[in-house]
Amino acid sequence: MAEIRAIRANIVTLHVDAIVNAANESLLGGGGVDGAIHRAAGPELLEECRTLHGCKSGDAKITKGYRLPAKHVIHTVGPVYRGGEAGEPAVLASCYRRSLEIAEQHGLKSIAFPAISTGIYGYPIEDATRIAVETVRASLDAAPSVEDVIFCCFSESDLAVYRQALASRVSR
Ligand code: AR6
Repeated sequence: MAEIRAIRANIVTLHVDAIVNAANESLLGGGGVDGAIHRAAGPELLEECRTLHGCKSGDAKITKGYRLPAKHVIHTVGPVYRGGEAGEPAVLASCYRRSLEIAEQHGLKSIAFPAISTGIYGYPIEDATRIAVETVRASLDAAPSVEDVIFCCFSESDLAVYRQALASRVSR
């Protein structure tokens, strides 16, 4: 049974098999956590990303971690929030599901997720957190290599939302 926990940290400092990047469809870098990951990984990450030819929202692609303590980066593209009626929940859920599928395909044991879409892309943190927790719980049976899932929060208030969601076993 995999462990799922929430911590407050800068995701670029984590020693895990993969950190997940909240990227955009170009995969060529940006602001927020994407910018922090590219700065910490060094220019080789951008070189490898150029060979991937982008990524559709809801999908994910893997690269090496280069100068990061994490061995790999799984780049996923969350939805831009447009009020919640434009298919955003399904796209966000797909980000978590596809990231775990890729982790499983590579035999990875530990993975850390940022709060995908909740920064520049504007997804409300409570709704996004519920989707993140429910989707990870529902996807882990199909990813037996994954033993440790970390929700890596940047702020204390996001951490409180994640801790509450993880304490609740109710799925809606
Ligand atoms: N470690 C952990 N979490 C972080 C870090 C960090 N170093 N930096 C920011 N966060 P965002 P999005 C949190 O905006 O909403 C980029 O330009 C942040 O507080 O990084 O999916 C991409 O290229 C928030 O909780 O990603 C896209 O264009 C969460 O990470 C666009 O932003 C996600 O915020 C994607 O927007």
